[in-house]
Amino acid sequence: MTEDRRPKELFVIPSSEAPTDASRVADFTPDLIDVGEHHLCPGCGEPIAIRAVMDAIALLGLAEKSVAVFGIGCSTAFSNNLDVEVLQALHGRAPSVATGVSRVRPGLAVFTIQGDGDMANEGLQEVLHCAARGENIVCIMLNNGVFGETGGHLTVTTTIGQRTKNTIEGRDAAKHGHPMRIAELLAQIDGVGYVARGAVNDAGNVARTKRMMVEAFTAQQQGLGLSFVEVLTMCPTGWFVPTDEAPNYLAETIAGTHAVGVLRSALPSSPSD
Ligand SMILES: Cc1ncc(C[n+]2csc(CCOP(=O)(O)OP(=O)(O)O)c2C)c(N)n1
Ligand code: SF4
Ligand SMILES: [Mg+2]
Repeated sequence: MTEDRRPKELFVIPSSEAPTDASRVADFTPDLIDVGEHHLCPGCGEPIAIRAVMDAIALLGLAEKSVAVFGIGCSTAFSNNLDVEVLQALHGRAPSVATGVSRVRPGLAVFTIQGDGDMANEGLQEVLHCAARGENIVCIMLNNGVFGETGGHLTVTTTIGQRTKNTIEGRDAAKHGHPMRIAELLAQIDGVGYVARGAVNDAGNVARTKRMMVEAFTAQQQGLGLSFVEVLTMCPTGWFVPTDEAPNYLAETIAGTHAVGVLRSALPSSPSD
């Protein structure tokens, strides 16, 4: 090997200025997410979606008056890493718990985070009735089309052809029924102020999802009724696909049925669409 003859001081960083692993992590960590361990799988889309929520809350200056109500699923474990008030609801019941908090303290920015299994299989009526009542809360559904935490079996949103633990060859409508489009269902209910579907499978969709979160919380702050944002998230473990193929799998197998975009908005303009 040829000897490097450049003066040594050019490539020696004084130890006081050298970035450590901890400082690199801190540089890229949003204000409202605590650096710490969590047990979600590599390649999971849920922390990315939750980061979009936290970034919107920070941007709108709502941190001090935000209350999150989590359902039960993989994302619940990540609630320990958030620097906002957190409550935990039973399966499917987060919108009702959020209703209680928001009615007692109407000035707060109350929001729910639930998976598709929790919100749409186990508690669909809760969010539908909240929407019809025009509850002034933000409901967020992380949609990976599987009950991720309990092993990856199909949910009501699983798309045709999607692999799950009990549709390993892909969902077949004749055997397993048809998927439900939850954002479309909510968009037709009077009482909602904002409905959108985002995704976190590429940088463009992450940026768009972040704008949707800002719009959803803006509508909530303006008292326009229920805001609903569905986010398509990768679950390589539950889909039985290699981690690095999960973003493309989402685009090819899931987003065709659950199209990304703003479905309804009472805001004067929705630039994210
Ligand atoms: C009453 C009850 N039923 C079922 C379960 C098991 N359980 C825990 S998490 C979960 C699924 C969550 O799926 P989803 O909401 O899609 O979230 P994900 O894990 O995919 O993020 C289930 C069925 C439970 N704990 N209690
Ligand atoms: S099972 Fe799926 S949803 Fe759960 S942490 Fe792993 S990748 Fe994420
Ligand atoms: Mg799920």
